[in-house]
Amino acid sequence: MKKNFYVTTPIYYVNDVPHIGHAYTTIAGDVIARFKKLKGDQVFFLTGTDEHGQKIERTARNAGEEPIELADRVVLRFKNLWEKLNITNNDFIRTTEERHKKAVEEIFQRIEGIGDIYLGEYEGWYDVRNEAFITETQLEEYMSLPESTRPPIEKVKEESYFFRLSKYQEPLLEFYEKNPDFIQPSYRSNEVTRFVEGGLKDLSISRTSFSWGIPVPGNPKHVIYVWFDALANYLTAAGFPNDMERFNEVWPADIHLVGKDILRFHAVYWPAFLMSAGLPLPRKVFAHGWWTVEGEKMSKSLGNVVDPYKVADEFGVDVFRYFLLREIPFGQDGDYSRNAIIGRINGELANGLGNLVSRSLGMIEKYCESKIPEHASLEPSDENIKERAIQTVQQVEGAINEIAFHKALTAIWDFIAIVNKYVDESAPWSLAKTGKRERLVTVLWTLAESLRVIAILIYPFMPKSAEDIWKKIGIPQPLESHHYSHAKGWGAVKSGWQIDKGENLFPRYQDK
Ligand code: ME8
Repeated sequence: MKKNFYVTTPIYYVNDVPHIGHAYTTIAGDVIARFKKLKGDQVFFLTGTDEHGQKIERTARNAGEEPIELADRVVLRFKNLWEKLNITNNDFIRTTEERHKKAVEEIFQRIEGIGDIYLGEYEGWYDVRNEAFITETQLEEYMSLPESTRPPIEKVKEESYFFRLSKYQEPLLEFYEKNPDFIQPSYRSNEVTRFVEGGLKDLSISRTSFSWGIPVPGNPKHVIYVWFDALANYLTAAGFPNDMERFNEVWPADIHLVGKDILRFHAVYWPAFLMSAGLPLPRKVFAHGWWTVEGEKMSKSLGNVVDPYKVADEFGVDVFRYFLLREIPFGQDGDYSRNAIIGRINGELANGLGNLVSRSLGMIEKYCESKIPEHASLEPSDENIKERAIQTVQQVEGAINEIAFHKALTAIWDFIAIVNKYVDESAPWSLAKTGKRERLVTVLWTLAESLRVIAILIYPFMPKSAEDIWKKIGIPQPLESHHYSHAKGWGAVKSGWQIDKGENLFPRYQDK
């Protein structure tokens, strides 16, 4: 039976204009989803939009429209982006959907039912941009930030429902201890543990000073705090509470991918809500790092927000996907710049992979009438390529399972370099000249076989390029119908397949 695998990205604030930070989390999710599908798992990959809360209500009012009108108008910015970037999400959840309202009400009532919600008064600060309550300890931290980088905060005093978060301090610490891989990377896990050890205060989970949200069941003067509402999206999409049969198959999530800025919500509040509601906890929360642009924080006021539509149009979707996951180890912060992208295109993509594909197929075209040849007996140099290919397949699998995308890509490109070197050393053009036909066809066959393996390996990262290579080699069935393990089965390319060299995959980029 197929194993279920549930991967999520955050649901993005619907009024945000998508930037590379959003694209980053979603592309990472897509790599995992595509990889797991190739491995034969039944994948459920979720993304969507977060549509309630004070920030969206204000933006809508300022534009003279109803919040739902705003949401309906702008949600396509995200939906269309995912289509453009070749994202294979199975569902797109909007928190304004009826199915979600039901799920939020249900989980609120379950938590209330066991006595973990009480009515009180919240007096303190609120950060509208991040929809976050600021505690006294955080206030100090916050005031120490340079003024230009501080989101504006407002004093709030209102009746509020509270969640007994304090009750879950010990259970959470115990859970982290028993599940050391729950929060990753491990340095983030330490940060979260220290935060929880520092003491947890009960959390305000409703607001009364605005109305754009899901009303508290039985007390519609209150709307449910937007983070309580948003986190529950992961349950809604899995079928909670309408289709518990499906829910029990899909839940718990195998991995929540998030940015480091929202790790606390996912690794502290979210498991506490679930513990209280008596539901299983997600298996892993992975927090990635933060992108700056040409060394600066990306912000609307600086006018340096990088538009993923434009990057994809200028450089190509696969180049963008490759760049984001290759440039920085997943988990750490990194910097985006045009020069860095161009460097990767001209180096690893044009000279590395692009060159290998075009020279290999060019020679099959020239010396074998565009047909994959039959090989003769393999020599040590050919066997070496086979062994390195099998090793690479294993390394890539290990790296993706560790969520270390850059390691996977490095391993693939090391293999590409080895194969390029093999071409130089075996010099098929000299073999042709000197009439060593058996050697020539064996080298060319080995190259075609290497390209097949490379196509499978790059598929989760660069699906379009992988399929292009696949078609160029003339493999009859679509790549997606293959299993990842086929990458290890050396010897699958068949003599007689018609190749089609076509255009260069990655032409060198010349900046105007
Ligand atoms: O936080 N670099 O949504 P959001 C890397 N609605 N990642 C970045 C980034 C940057 N410069 N800027 C943003 C929310 N991100 C909530 C989530 S989930 C139940 C609710 C990432 O639209 C950020 O880290 O503000 C986060 O993972 C994602 O974009 C969502 O941003």
